[in-house]
Amino acid sequence: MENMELHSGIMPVKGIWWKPAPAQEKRWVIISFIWCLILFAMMPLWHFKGGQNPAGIRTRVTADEFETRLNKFIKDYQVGEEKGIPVVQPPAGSDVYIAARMWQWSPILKLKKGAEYTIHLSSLDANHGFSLYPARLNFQVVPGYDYGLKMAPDQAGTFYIICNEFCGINHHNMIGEIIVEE
Ligand SMILES: [Cu+2]
Repeated sequence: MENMELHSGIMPVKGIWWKPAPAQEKRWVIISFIWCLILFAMMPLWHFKGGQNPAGIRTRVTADEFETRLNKFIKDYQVGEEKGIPVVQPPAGSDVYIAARMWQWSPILKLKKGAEYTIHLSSLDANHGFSLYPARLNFQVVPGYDYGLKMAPDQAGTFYIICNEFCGINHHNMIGEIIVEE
């Protein structure tokens, strides 16, 4: 039993952790620490200088206010209805409203190719994701904000808005539509 080494909390394993760290190791610890501070400072700096915030106009809005604008927009320019969702044809250059809510995008838009529109997006309940297929345009739609995006469709056809932010049991059926006519 004499040669047997026991390792337990009472008899710590042998090592060199109690010896001072060599100069090179200290240097790397200092470099890593400075780098951590630089990255830490980048977080707030990037917010102001990085230009990563959503493009376009962004204002605060309550769900009720946005719904009022949306309903007025639908009332002014409605041309039909598809599966209970209004189809709306706004004039070129106008402000266009699309609301995300569980689990639909409303209204269905009819736009003219080449005309410019300001598309206002907002959510009336939870977070949703605006994904335009097949154009591969993605935008986060957060409740409480009115996001105004200037868009000029350069391609005719039917585009689908897919929700790419999981928003509940019927998330996979949350599909909207934008029809672009020549
Ligand atoms: Cu959704």
